[in-house]
Amino acid sequence: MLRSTIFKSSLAILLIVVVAACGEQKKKITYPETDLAEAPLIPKPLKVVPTHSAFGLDAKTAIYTTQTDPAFEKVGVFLAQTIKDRLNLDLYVNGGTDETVERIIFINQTDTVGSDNPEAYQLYIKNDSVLLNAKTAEGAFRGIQTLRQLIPETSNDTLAERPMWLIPSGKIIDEPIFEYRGAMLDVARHFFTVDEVKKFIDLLAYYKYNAFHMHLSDDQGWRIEIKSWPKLTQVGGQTEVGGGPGGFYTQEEFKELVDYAAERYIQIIPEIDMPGHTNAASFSYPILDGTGKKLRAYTGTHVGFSTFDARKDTVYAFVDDVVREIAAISPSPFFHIGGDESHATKKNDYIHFVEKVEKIVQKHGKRMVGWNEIAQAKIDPSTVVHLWNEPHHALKAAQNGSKIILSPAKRAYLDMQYDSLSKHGLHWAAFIPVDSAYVWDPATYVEGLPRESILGFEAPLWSETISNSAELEYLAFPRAIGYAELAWTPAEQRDWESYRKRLAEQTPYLDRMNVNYYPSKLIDWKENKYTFKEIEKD
Ligand code: TNX
Repeated sequence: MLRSTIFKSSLAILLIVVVAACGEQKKKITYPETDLAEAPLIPKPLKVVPTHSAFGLDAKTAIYTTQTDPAFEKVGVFLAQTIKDRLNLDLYVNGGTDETVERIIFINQTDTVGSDNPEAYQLYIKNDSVLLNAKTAEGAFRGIQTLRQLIPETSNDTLAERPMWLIPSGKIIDEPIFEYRGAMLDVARHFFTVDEVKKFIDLLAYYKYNAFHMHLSDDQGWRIEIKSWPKLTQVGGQTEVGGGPGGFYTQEEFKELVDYAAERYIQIIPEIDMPGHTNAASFSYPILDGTGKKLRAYTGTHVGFSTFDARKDTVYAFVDDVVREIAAISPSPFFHIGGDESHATKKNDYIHFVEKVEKIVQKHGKRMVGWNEIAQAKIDPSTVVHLWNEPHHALKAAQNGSKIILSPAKRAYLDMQYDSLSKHGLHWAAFIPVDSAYVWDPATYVEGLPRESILGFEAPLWSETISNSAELEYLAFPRAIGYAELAWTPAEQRDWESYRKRLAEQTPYLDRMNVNYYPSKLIDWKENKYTFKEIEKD
């Protein structure tokens, strides 16, 4: 049995066994010329060296993984599942026999990938083997996204007795520039179901995002069950912009999302926006309110009118309960407290609130994140400042040792319209067409912000104007694909002309995933181009 060989042998022996087993088969195949450097990979890898031949993915391919770390086998199973879903091939993962296996994809744990970056990976693609090296299962997971993107749309059926999908051969050495590569979804202005959120996470994973920030509360709705304050969802969860039914996630459902994202090596960062943007919470529990005005459910889109009472002990008891319950089901090291546009909070109260809440977040074992306004308070250097509109706040926080997440609204906001004809979206910050979303550099956007202070990049999607997957996808795609490249690929290697060609070739994937992307006229959308000529059998 091949299986027993694998348990005992090193990769070298394994490769010899497999290659020997298919030596005869190998002679019969003349692979067409390919060019790995032309493959429409997004984000573009750090280094690609083509060898102009191919690996033939077919029913006699098996996936093997390092078995000392079960997470590597899981990555193998994930790859097998995507191949099954797409090509209807059932590939063994750490199984199979000499008769059933002719070539292998080996997902290998090794400490020698030549980089300290935990997401680094190397791919060596040859005629009969694909070797994916990574130090961590996370790196391996990023690597299999590259492999998925390399599988062409059509098989070359003249090469073997069975369909064979040709993956161009060569070497890829890759790692991201930013450790935090996120997207945000506002599920408060409009609620999105668990399945809608999962679909978005799937798309983000394919483009190597590793963070998904959920804006879970705002004036128009409270979206996560808090067992010690049940009215938050019984009352505050029942509204949304425009008067729709709203909705919320039970803690079980939130955990389901956390696990789903974690299987894709994406962390979910929960956000409870406070002390402003809190009408839904105060309407549910009027004791929290600091406006003194008559409270009613809010389904409009104005901001800045609500606030907690920052001088009330009950408010901090409430925040403690909320942070404790969410922290207990949220493995991310971060907890986002919002803190934006608190126009109804007095400045002193705002500062007092942020400083007290930071202690609560830390008590529950998390690092606080807040929108850039929080830098007005005396925050701990471990706290992360999320830049959206006022760079001077980010600069001040960075001087004090804080790390910065970059989401400048003029360039990075997924809810901005593409142009004045866009069906959905706002334009208070800018119109952001597909090229303007791509042609800039987050790392140098804030003058004077040192590179070491940047934790990463995030593209927020606010949902005042969208309420389902189709509308979400219209705003998020294709721009989120370009943002994935801004956060992964070094600036020197980014190029609009190259990107727009590669983006054009995402059509088959986006269509297969039933993504309602905005068909920007700046892109010559292609179908079924990424494939290789059929050649005669000899
Ligand atoms: C500003 S960005 C907001 C949100 C809105 C968004 C709409 C930020 C921290 N606050 O409350 O939804 O603009 O684009």
